[in-house]
Amino acid sequence: MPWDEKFECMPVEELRKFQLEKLKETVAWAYEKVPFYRKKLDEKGIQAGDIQKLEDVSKLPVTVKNDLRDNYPFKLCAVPMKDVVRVHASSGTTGKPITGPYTAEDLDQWTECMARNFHAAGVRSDDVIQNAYGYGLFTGGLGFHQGAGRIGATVVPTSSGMTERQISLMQDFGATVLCCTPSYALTIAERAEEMGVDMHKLPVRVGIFGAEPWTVQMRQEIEDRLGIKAMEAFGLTELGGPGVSYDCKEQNGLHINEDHYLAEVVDPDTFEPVPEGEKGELIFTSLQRRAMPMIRYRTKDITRLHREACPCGRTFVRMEKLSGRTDDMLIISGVNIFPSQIESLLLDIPEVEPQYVLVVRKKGYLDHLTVRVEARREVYDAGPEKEAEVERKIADHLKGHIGINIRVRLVEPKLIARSEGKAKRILDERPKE
Ligand code: DLL
Repeated sequence: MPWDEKFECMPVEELRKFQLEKLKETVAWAYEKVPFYRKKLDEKGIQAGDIQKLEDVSKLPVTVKNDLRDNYPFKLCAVPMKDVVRVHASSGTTGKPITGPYTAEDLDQWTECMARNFHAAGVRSDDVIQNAYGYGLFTGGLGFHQGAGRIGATVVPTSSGMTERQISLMQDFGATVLCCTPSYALTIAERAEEMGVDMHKLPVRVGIFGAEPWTVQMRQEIEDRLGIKAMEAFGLTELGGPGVSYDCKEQNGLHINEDHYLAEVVDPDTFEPVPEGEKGELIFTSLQRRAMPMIRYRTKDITRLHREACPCGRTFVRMEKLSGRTDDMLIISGVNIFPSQIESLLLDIPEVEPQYVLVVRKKGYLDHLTVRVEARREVYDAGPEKEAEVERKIADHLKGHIGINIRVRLVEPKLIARSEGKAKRILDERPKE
């Protein structure tokens, strides 16, 4: 039985009616409260009253990440700050983050969505959940924390990092559930092997992983190495964080919380809906969020939707595991990184030229990033010691702003191929699947 049978198993016709009503409310709310949306809706000559059926959502204007950047920090906020009880954030395409404000009601709904995620993964009130998603501005830590609290389980809020301590705490506190990014799950597995800890002997039996791409093969590897069932969570800051969709015991696609999010899959060039079941870009409209309603948000994530009934009984549509993105966003150690963001940080460093490439490689199942940047002539000529010093300086600067360790390699001036059109900033050396 799901956590919230009424919604999770609602007959499809009833669900569509509910969505239509909420869609109209959201559009009216956004129009009334957010000048950005009012302008866009007026430009398209459409208002809430023009929405007669769910498919009319395609008449609404789309919203993109840059709209959030241009309205930084709170110009898309539909409520006065006194009604905002929390703000989360994630990396944007430049130095400024994307903000996600919540009212108390938004937080409560988010918590419910996360409770559904936990429950679908088979987690119950007698579980001990080690939450190794980063706590802080990132939505992973507190999102999972709240959901775990709602189902009444014991939460161990370790946050990410300090891997050896994670493993000792799992042993000491007897965690039965592990929540973190899939890449971190593998780091834990690797470290445990080095420490001589047999994870198969610990009580941990299920993990809920997400926030970055991972393949079915990687899921299998995590399951084998940690001796657990690896379940999934999906979401994004712009829509309130994780809790947008989650998989059930069938592990055959992620159920979208359709009472909260209206999903479309479109052709990324034309924005026309793709035929049922075909791949395209995922677009979401929030249906109940108050602080930051989102109309047709382009996620840039690529997937397809399955509407056939799921044996688990949930009627919510399923999205297939993501198969890529339509933009150049990289996700390294669970952190979203845009080449433009690295570029603006490199430009702060006087010892290098603004000529760089981001080399992405795969080590095992993990993506690793190396920034190759050209040294200025006098730095290069000063020799290896100077080079190492500048590399450290850049790595510290990147860490200070992005939060993760990124390898930096200075190269000789003029070594990086000059662009003859669109600069190719990413050298993707990951094997193609
Ligand atoms: O990653 C929210 C989250 C936290 C999801 C914890 C799941 C677990 P952002 O940092 O805004 O939010 O990044 C959102 O991450 O557009 C996808 O490209 C990617 N992503 C999130 N979940 C998955 C997943 C959080 N399960 C961006 N599989 C999204 C693949 C994912 N990619």
